[in-house]
Amino acid sequence: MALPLLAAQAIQNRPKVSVGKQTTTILLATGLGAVTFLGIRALVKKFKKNIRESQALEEGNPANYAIRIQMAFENDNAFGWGTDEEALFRILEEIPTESMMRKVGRAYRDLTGRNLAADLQNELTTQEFAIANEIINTKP
Ligand SMILES: [Ca+2]
Repeated sequence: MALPLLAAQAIQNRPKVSVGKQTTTILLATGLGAVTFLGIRALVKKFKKNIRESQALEEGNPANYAIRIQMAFENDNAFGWGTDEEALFRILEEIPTESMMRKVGRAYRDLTGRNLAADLQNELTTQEFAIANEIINTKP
């Protein structure tokens, strides 16, 4: 259906709303920059995780301790909670030195994206957390 002449003219003559070319460029560049940054960060994270996972099978490797700790945390029951505290304490005991304990913390972060100390606190009761800390803090 043809528009009345006046309406057609009004549509043709309406002021064009346009974003300045420069603004568009800046918006695009910022967007791309953020996407690139996030993309690279995700790649680096994945890369670190892959390395840790390949190391996790080596006994005595920080990644091996870290993945076993993670498994003890994830020993969840049907209700979605639960942690194998005994296994956890055993693994913590096995970690020989304070320096190795720090490496395990870094491996845990690379593998899970989470903080080991925070997860210990979340997964354990106050009393268990105190025991875990005792084990960790008495390492040579
Ligand atoms: Ca758990």
